Amino acid sequence: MERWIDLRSDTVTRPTPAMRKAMAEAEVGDDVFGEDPTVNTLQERVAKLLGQEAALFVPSGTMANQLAIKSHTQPGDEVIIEATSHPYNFEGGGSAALSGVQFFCLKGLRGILDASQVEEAIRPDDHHFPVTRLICLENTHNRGGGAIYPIEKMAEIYRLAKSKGLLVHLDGARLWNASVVAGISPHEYGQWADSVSVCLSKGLGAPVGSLVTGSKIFIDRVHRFRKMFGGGMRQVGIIAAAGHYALDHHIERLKEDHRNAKRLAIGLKEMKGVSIHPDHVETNIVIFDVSQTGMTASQLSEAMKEKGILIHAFGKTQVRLVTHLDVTGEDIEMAIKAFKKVLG
Ligand code: TLP
Repeated sequence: MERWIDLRSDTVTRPTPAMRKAMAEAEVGDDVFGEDPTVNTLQERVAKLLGQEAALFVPSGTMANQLAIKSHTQPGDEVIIEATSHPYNFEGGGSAALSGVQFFCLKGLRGILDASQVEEAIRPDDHHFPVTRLICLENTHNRGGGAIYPIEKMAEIYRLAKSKGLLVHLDGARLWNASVVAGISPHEYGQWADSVSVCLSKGLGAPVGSLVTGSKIFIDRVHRFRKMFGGGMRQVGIIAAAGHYALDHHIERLKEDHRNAKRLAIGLKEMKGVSIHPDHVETNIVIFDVSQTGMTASQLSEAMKEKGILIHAFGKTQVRLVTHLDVTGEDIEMAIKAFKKVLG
């Protein structure tokens, strides 16, 4: 195949020539000594963007979440989280293995929880129970189809957390997407969490890199555990430079990905047996069900692959498509045509 149209994830993007140039020209130093100027400015920049005191650059979104959970908790603590969230489902059981915490999972509406649900899950002060310590939220919500957390709901949950002496971590791997759609700055979202993880390697198109933000004391703890987890990197300004470039050039253009996702959803809605709600497509993720098409998700994925289009089978009957920097409006039209042919 000459060129795949890769809709499996927004993690598949390749750095643009201009991004590569910025990487090649980056000023670097040994970041384990805190001497990489490009990393230092990126950390300061992202902390400021999120309205938090400090930030730390880490290799992945998974490490960012795991470090935050580790730094907020003690073994045996309980973490309230949505049942389809990333840390619970897609981080290899890391929180149990690395932090010794257990999750109290709640089912949200496309990943979004209400403060009242969270309140009910908080354990009473009784020695029989684990200690509820942390609440984790995800914005946008991946498995929820890129759903945006309404900021009022985040604020309500945060206020509840504070009234009960609990902490809130926000997995903001795709917070940039939420921000451009809702017209709410990352800074405004950031005020409703004690810590935030953000990714540069999803919609923003950097090859690697995430950051954890929070108070200075918290980030100092995260730093210690980053060393312990083997996440201290050396002349990593080469990668941080891609992050700076992405923040400069790739945020506003996310709107294009969102338009493409909506177009895909509307196209798919016309197809026999496909169950999808285009109204639910708020950002760059499209999830649909194929149980009425006579095909399983992996059969559809195989058939689409033959047409040069890569899609992600999420379980037996669900498919996920993600739009990003490396798919154009034309690619989307081609994908819709291919779906039409395959689904009949
Ligand atoms: N998500 C990946 C897969 O792991 C599912 C994807 O293709 O969407 N938080 C959220 C909300 C995420 O979607 C992801 C990646 C992460 C954290 C982890 O980031 P990485 O892959 O950098 O460890």
